[in-house]
Amino acid sequence: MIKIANYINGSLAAPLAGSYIDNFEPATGKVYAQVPDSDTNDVALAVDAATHAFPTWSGLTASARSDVLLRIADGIESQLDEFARAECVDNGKPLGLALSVEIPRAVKNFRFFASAVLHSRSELYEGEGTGLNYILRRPRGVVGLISPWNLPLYLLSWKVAPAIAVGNTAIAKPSEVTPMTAHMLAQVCIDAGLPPGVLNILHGQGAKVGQAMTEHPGITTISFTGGTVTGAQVAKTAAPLFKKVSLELGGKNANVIFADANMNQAVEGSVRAAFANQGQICICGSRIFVERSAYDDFVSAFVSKAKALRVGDPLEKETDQGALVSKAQLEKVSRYVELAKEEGGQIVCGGSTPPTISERCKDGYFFEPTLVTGLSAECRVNQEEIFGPVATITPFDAEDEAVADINSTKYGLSASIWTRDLDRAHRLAGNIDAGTVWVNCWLVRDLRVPFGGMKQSGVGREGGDEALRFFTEPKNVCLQVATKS
Ligand code: TXE
Repeated sequence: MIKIANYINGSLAAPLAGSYIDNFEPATGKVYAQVPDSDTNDVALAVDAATHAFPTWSGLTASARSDVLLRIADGIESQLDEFARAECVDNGKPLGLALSVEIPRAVKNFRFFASAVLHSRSELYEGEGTGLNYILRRPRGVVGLISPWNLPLYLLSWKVAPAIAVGNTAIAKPSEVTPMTAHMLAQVCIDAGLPPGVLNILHGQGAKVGQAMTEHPGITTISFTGGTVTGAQVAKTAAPLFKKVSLELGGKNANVIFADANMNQAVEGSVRAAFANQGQICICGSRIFVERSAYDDFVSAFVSKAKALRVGDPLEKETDQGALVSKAQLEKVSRYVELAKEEGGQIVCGGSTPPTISERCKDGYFFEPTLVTGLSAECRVNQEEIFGPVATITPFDAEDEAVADINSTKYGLSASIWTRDLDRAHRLAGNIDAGTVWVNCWLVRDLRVPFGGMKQSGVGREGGDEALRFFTEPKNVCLQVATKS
């Protein structure tokens, strides 16, 4: 039984109270590790370590900090197979996905911000009689980074890298559901020579450790990715403490296909957008809208591709769809499929747990890729985030009818548009409530662009300069200089 440790002040440490919670392997439904059930005392220890480390770390040159981030990236990359396997076992995602996308992206996150911090720039204004105005951007101090279970190392590194690159020290709280790769990252940081206290990783229940971090007066900033309900709780706690908060929350993302689209590309992209990572990605395209004239052909092509997806043991390389992350998530997804039937939908593929995959996986949390037709735009299944391998599909006639349906939810995270008419794509992208709109593609990511949502999909943006600015405090210095000798 693997016993996971906290990472505080440069060392691996047991939780002070000595209590642990079970960590389940989604593919088998069995406990396979123990996670520290940390509490406020562990948070206090971590804040103390981060506070003491801040002056020296923030006093280093950007290139000195950059070198450490590059060593961390190299450390993860040198253990790519081990990290990918750990992520697959911990989350239930296919090993191939962890190997080809997620762990390489975590490496890229560290390398990107190791470079970005060397090229960050600020502004200078030389006015008429208004002196010389320049803007300093200094690190904010000790920051709290709270990450979810769907893309564990990918999203944890997306926060850690910019936060420490600009000179902050950090306390990270990965999800208690998927702690393993964060635990492995700690050892990489030790081996990379990250100074003690710069990064501290605390494991445990969100309502205990995450809440204590958000409340702690020594933590100036909170970067959160997770559900909208929890995001609201974080915001409520942080607001009276005047903490800077960024929230990356849920989504109910639209995927719009016009009859003039490259259909093979649109079907391929739509199946991927609906079911990648078992549909457990905040930007998954779970509401599909197809122009009526192309609807029947699209549905049959989509269904045959969805049925061809191999639901299996995530450790096997031919598996396309692994297990959902937890029993609770499987039950949530199953409930939404039952609700879809009650709301008048037809299940045209999937809709239940698959036949037993293997002896090893007989108690795992598996669900078939599912497509529902015949639902109204305003029904609960089309309004609420399911966060599983369930998509709905609806025909539309007029573009403005589609936009009204697309914008009818409380979310505004991302969307995809498939059409050869780029005027129409540009017009539609401007009218859709979303922080990111992909045209003739999905999940194509340039790390320099702002990433995040509007409405109840979040507050603020991550990525590129947005991340560097979130984790720093701007200060305008106005210098009255003699204009004449
Ligand atoms: O997320 P939570 P969960 C959605 C998805 C999912 C739902 C809940 O619909 O079903 O959110 O998932 C920590 N103060 N997304 O329960 O609870 C928690 O320990 C501070 C979308 O996993 O939001 C974990 O580390 N922190 C999302 C992190 O918050 C708290 C990805 C996220 O947990 C806390 C994941 C508190 N009071 C789920 N309570 C996305 N946008 O990608 C919990 N946490």
